Amino acid sequence: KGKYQIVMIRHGESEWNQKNLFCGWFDAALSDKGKQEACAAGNAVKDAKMKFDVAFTSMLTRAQETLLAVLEASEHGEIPIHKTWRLNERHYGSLTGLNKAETAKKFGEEKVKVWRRSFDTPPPPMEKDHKYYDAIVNDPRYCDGPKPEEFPMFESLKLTIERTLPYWNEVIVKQIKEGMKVIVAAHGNSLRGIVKHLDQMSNEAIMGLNLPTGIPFVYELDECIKPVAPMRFLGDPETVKKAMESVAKQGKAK
Ligand code: DG2
Repeated sequence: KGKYQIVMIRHGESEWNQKNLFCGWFDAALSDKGKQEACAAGNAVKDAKMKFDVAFTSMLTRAQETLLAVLEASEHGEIPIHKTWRLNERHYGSLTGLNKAETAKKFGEEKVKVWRRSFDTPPPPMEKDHKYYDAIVNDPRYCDGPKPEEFPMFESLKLTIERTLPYWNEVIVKQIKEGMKVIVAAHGNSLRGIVKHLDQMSNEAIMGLNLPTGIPFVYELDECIKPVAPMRFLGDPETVKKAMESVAKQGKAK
């Protein structure tokens, strides 16, 4: 057991995960299955007798709804919820809205794997005439940030980490060290960035990590916020393994 503990969760399946579309900063809603996953995650938290003092999430509905469902099912009263664009999903640039399998058919599975999982090769930028440009850039939820010059038009995992880690270090770690029990509800790639940092994974090793939707995972941390054990999912190992494999397969041409 570590001195501190933190629980993280990728949101439940979204409507765009279900349709296998690159989502990024598009604000897709949870699918019915995703809502069920979020409730089941809350029940797992309750069964594990975990209680949180503070929660962090992104500006995106799918992560916020997942968090609320987890807190409700695990019988939490009101706790502070901090929302930040720094926990948003990685911005998928011009790929936003495209079907992952069709993109693999068109550009090849290798190219799609590089776009999805390489450390520093970003997707092509989202141009002004992109179907979802306006909905994202002019969304009033971003009036307090990012600043226009920080607003991403595409992001690699490296760029995602560069805007997520300052928040992790300056805000979340600070609360953990104050003894607060923290839950973070975010996204496949913003969480992969945090996991890479915590586990000091190489740029190659992180390529192999696919986080499943809606299954909480726990880190036990020492006083320097170093994990004392590998991440532990609150779920049956076989189910977790299958869910991870199915995320990896979303980039196959079929
Ligand atoms: C997915 C991750 O993000 O996609 O942006 O399409 O966690 O918000 O559903 P999330 C997206 P992959 O990198 O796994 O393709």
